[in-house]
Formats: sequence, structure tokens, C-alpha cells
Amino acid sequence: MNYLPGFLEPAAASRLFGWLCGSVLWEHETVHLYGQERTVPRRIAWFGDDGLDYRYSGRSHEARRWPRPLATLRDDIATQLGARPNFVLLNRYATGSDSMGWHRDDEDGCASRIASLSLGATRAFLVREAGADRSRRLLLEDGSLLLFDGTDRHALPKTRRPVGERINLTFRVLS
Ligand SMILES: O=C(O)CCC(=O)C(=O)O
Ligand SMILES: [Mn+2]
Repeated sequence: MNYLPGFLEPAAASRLFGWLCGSVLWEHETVHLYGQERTVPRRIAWFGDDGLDYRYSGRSHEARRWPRPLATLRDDIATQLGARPNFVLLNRYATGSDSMGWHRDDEDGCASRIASLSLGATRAFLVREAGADRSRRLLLEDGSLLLFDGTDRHALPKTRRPVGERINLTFRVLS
């Protein structure tokens, strides 16, 4: 795991945040869990190379074309990751009640190394590395990049603390 604070400088992070809020189609997704249809507590969007379909939680996410600001970012991140990401999943957490439960990013066809860019409000991220007996808690700050192994379980818990909006982009290599 490698945490790079200030991967984007504050002005660039804030510009990107504004662009993402205004230009991306954000969707509320529903998933089937224990026989019930539930709306996930966050909004999502996704982009990637033509023809890719990222499937998780029984849902298909056919790649939409890379918008220019994200294609540029993808190429910068490729240097850090040592591979060119071909897909990005975006999660938008409006308040502290938006969250993501414990999971792994080990769906078929997803290489384990993930580059996660955070924008906006600082939120705690929990990750339990392979072989560890407890989870680590990291504060993911605006403009930071976290490189982590998607086979490790991780979560973004809810918080009662008043927090502003946060957007996270996970760049992935799908095969
Ligand atoms: O918002 C985050 O920091 C985590 C996102 C995540 O785990 C995912 O998109 O799979
Ligand atoms: Mn994940």
C-alpha cells in the first residue's frame, strides 16, 4: 500500500471536483442483496476503454468513453501504477451517511492493484491487509492517491461527523 498525499495540488483537485460535479452523469444504483432490492448509499459513474464491461454485484457497467480530463489523469496515474488503467469507477459521497461496506475488488478480470484518487472532504478508509489481524484506518485527503491491493478487504464507513461531499475515483486494469 502506498499513500501519496498531494498527488494533485489543491487548485487542480478543486478544478477536477467542480468538473466532475457538473459534467458527469451520476447514478443511484440498486443492487440485489439477500433477496431485496436496495439503493446503494452513494452515487456512481464509470468510464473506460471501448468494449469493456465491469460487472459487480450482479450489475453490468459498460464502459463510457473517457472524457478528456479523466484520460489525462489516467495517463498520469499509469506512471504511478506501472500499468495503464483501462477503467475507472467513480463514487460520490454527498454526506457522512453515504458509504461503502466491506468488500474486495477482486471481480473476475480485475487486476488486483488499484489507484484510488480522493477529492473533496477527508474521509476515513479502512483496509485489512492479507495476514493482518486488524484493519488499518487511513484518512484519505483531497488530491491524494492511494495505491492498494484490491484483494484486501476495505470499506468507507459512515460517519456522524458533519463532512462535506467527497468523490473517489478508482482506476483499474480489467482484462
Ligand atoms: O471511496 C473509496 O475510497 C473506496 C471506493 C472503493 O472501494 C471502490 O470503488 O471499490
Ligand atoms: Mn473497492
